[in-house]
Amino acid sequence: MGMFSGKRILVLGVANERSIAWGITEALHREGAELALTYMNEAIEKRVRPLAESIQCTNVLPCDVQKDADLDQLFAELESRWGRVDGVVHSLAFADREDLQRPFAQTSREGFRLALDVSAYSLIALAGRAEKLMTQGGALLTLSYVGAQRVVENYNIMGVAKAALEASVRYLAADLGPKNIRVNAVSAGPIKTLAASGIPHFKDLLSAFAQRAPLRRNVSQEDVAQAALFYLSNMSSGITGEVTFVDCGFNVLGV
Ligand code: NAD
Ligand code: 0WE
Repeated sequence: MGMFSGKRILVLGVANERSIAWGITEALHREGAELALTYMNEAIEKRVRPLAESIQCTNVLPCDVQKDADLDQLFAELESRWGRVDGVVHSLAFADREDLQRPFAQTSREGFRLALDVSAYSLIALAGRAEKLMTQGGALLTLSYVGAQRVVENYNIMGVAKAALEASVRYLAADLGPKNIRVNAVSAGPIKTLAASGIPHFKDLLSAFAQRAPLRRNVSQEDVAQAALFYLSNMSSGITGEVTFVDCGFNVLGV
């Protein structure tokens, strides 16, 4: 009997086997969770279906978080398949590539809107819908980055979006706490994923990180998955509204 047997968990943000969301999904599967995965478009669907099959997951559903109709359809489907949801993993973000390269002061109104809609509002949109299906309490978990709290070169509008995301974690925790729904975030160190590919000099960022972090290594998908299991399970029953660094200690460093 795994720690999650009988638990029904929705995971958004699997794009391929490197995705942080996939590491969390595998860990949840090992612990006996019943899972649902989503994909944002057909290109991602082609990647996600075989991954879902590899863990005998038959709940693979479309959801572009920019579309209210997709979100409504997703939760209608979960209600009819499951009737209840115990956990939601929100592991997605998006900003226009240009906005991660231009000077921050050149961020456009549309760039701001896009980054905050996909990367921050989507958590609120999910929470409001999941709440209705979390009839026995539940847990929401999202992924953040230190760029929410401090300036990281080129992270730019994503830093502002993650700051909004982390504040939303606190407001959602206060709103949903009376229903025993907990809301937390893991702030992960840099990991080579699809979202990190195409970030100029990401390799250098990774090697500098491993040289300086107290644990003298990079963060793995598994490191994040362990913390995710903690926040999605009863092990964290008294914790809500928290943002926890899973970054090999990098954030404690001064210069
Ligand atoms: P990833 O590319 O594997 O995952 C990002 C996901 O976002 C993809 O599955 C993509 O399909 C999804 N997505 C983008 N726009 C969407 C939309 N409109 N609707 C639905 N889904 C959409 O990369 P990842 O690194 O695993 O990122 C997952 C989360 O982890 C993100 O929130 C990211 O900010 C965060 N994070 C990543 C790192 C890192 O270094 N990789 C570090 C800290 C935090
Ligand atoms: O949250 C992220 C990445 C999020 C992201 C990545 C992309 C690349 C492709 C959002 N939108 C896009 N849009 C694209 O078109 N991370 C925490 C990884 C990351 O991104 C950085 C980092 C780190 C770490 C960007 C600059 C500096 C460091």
